[in-house]
Amino acid sequence: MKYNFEQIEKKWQNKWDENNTFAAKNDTSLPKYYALVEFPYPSGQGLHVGHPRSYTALDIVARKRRLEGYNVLYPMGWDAFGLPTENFAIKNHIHPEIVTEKNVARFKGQLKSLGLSFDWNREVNTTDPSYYHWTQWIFLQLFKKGLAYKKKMAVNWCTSCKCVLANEEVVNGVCERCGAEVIHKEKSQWMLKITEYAQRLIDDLDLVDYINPVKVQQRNWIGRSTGAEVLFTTTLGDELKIYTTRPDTLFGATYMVISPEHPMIKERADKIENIDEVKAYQAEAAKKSDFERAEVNKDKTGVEIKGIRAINPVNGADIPIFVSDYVLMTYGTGAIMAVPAHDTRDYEFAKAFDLPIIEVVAGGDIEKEAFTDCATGVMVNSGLLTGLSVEDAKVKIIEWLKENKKGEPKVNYKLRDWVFARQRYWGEPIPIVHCEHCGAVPLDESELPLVLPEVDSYEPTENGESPLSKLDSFVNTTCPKCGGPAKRETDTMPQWAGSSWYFLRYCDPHNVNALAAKEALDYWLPVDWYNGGMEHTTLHLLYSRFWHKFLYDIGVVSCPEPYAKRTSHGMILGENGEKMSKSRGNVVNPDDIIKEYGADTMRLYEMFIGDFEKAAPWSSASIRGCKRFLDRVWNLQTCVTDGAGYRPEIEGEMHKTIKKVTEDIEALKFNTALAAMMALLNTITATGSITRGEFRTLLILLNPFAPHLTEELYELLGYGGMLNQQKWVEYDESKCKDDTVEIVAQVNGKIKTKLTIDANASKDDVLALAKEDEKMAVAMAGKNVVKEIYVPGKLVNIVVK
Ligand code: ANZ
Ligand code: ZN
Repeated sequence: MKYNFEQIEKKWQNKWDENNTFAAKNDTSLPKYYALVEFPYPSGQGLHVGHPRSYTALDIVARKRRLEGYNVLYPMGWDAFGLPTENFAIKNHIHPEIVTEKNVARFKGQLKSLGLSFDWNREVNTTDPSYYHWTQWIFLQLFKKGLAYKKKMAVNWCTSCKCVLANEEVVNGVCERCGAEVIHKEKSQWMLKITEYAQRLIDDLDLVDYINPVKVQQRNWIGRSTGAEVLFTTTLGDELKIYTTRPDTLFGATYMVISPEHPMIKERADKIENIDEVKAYQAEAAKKSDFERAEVNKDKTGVEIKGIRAINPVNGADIPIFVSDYVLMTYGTGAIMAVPAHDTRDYEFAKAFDLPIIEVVAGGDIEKEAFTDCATGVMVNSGLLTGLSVEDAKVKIIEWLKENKKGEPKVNYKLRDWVFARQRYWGEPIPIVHCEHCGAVPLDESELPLVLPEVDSYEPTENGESPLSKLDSFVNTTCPKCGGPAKRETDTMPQWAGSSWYFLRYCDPHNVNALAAKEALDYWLPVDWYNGGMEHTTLHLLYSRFWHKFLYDIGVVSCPEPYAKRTSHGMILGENGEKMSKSRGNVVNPDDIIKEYGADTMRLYEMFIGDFEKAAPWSSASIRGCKRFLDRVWNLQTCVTDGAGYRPEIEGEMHKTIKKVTEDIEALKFNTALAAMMALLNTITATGSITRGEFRTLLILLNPFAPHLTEELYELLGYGGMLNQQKWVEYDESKCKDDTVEIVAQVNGKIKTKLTIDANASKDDVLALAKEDEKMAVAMAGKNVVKEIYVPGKLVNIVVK
């Protein structure tokens, strides 16, 4: 009988659907397991072969957990707000809602054709008003706690998308999405105070099991820095505060630098003799992104402020003040003391402007020193600090600063507050009303959801306002507080809003009274295993941890962290190791693979492609190998013999394979689990037959990987019931010991070869085997054996003369 995957796969997909096989039960008496993958953005391109890598991996985990007796929640949904849909809608004059609906239908069909065991009863869609009702509700809670606020600020402005971008969406100075130039623009923006959670977002990484690179990236992104704020004064008598991580180097400060946006420039413009030159420099700096400005290797530019100098509080030295764009207004105090002897950027600036360099940490070669941070060493030229170690000097100078009211210790974070607004149509409306008397007033919760209104055009306006601003019937409203005339907020929420809490909605997706019932949240949370892309580490993963912590603080959820475990898959690349992209024309369409080889082969292949966490190039030859493996499993049905157990000659390998597959799945080693099953198949095939007991075990082990084929064979062989209702197979540890070992064989202490021997072989047997070996025989030829040594399990040495 031919392996008709097309027919088999359709049959089982329908059966699973009809029987609601993968529905998670709301039965809190059962042990639960919550497996989660990042829900896709339903783009017009359809599913990418990268999606199934993550989805299949956790599908394997979910299926295995069900066989292990868990009540499993493995949900799927759509992160459907966002720019590409909106841009497509504008270009083709179709409502984004219709575009979304089409794309979702396509994605869903593709996911179903892969046999993924999602609980489709719990499907969510972030653009559904019954969903964003609760996104808006969370926003209102944040607003009420002072964590959502409006602020006029310089924002990243994409010149092509005509919209504000978060720092995270600006990559190397260009828009992450469209690649166009990003400039700075002043705008009043909704912001979320994620910075208030910075320390907890670092500390609580200790509570979770995330792969190390994720923890490291999050810590670096939050960027905790410890140092001191030091009060310098100016020759005008003003205070000028700086932030430094190296207060120990205060005696080495030879000049000061303030950011081009520093308020002192405006406040003291009349005292700055070269104010025109300074203003021209400010204008130049405004064109650059923070990223460009912070670049270590860029040329150092700047202007000295004429007419005002700074006074160092520790020694009274008066030093020049420069304006330079390498100092950012968005970090610390926007002003630094420059210590060119021990800081790379200060050093380069000092060289460029011919400024003095004073060494304060002994080391010798200043040129070299500036390129290391000299965090160890002995202080020199440093008054009360001279002779101390750097560590002691830090403590002592901070004491001195505190006593003399010239400064204090300070912790800073690189993390910035989250710009929580877009001037676009296709997003969640922000439920706020602006009243001349009452200011920003939240909508009453009973008014939610505030539904996105129909508009004639989704194009952003030329002045960068949202298309909603042109819709008078939406904009004009009454103030919920005073009843007077008021205007609605017309900005919408950013792409990351809906995905910041979607895992909560899956717990109870149809609830109309709350984002989810408390019992459901308490039962299912935290997510036991969350897999997703590394590129989401500092965006989605951090944002959702922040929202979750906030919801924890207001009593909505009971655990401080949303995800107990986080792993990440490598990208799938083109055949030659290049990125898959439409422009390169090397995109593989999963539909084509499924059509030609079947979903089970596709799943197997994506798990076999290489180490799960590493990027892997696509290989058509390797797909065919996976298909052949499944063909051979299929053909085993022709040589099945009676017998519920394992035959003695393969019993050991059966147990070892069960153990390997069981453990490898947990360790994300899907490829080696498959390799073990392939090896087992070879052993079995060599015997010419397979017992019913052996076959059953093989089917259960392979089921999470190739669910359709294994269900079909299970049914054909009449084991009774459906395979997905069975128990995972067990192994006997005592039967997993290796029965052969490799030992070293020597002549006169020199290694000649390696021998594979039975682990229980006697000394005589091993010696006999050694003497038969060709290489050993050559080395011993014509000589007499004087001694024979055998170290069990390790080596045999024959001494000859
Ligand atoms: C003097 C000094 C001496 C510094 C030395 C470093 C080494 P992190 O670790 O990133 O927090 N700095 C402070 N505010 C800045 C701003 N707004 N823009 C650019 N640079 C700024 O680094 C803090 C250090 O970066 C501070 O410590 C300051 O330079 C600089 F041997 O002060 B340091
Ligand atoms: Zn009012």
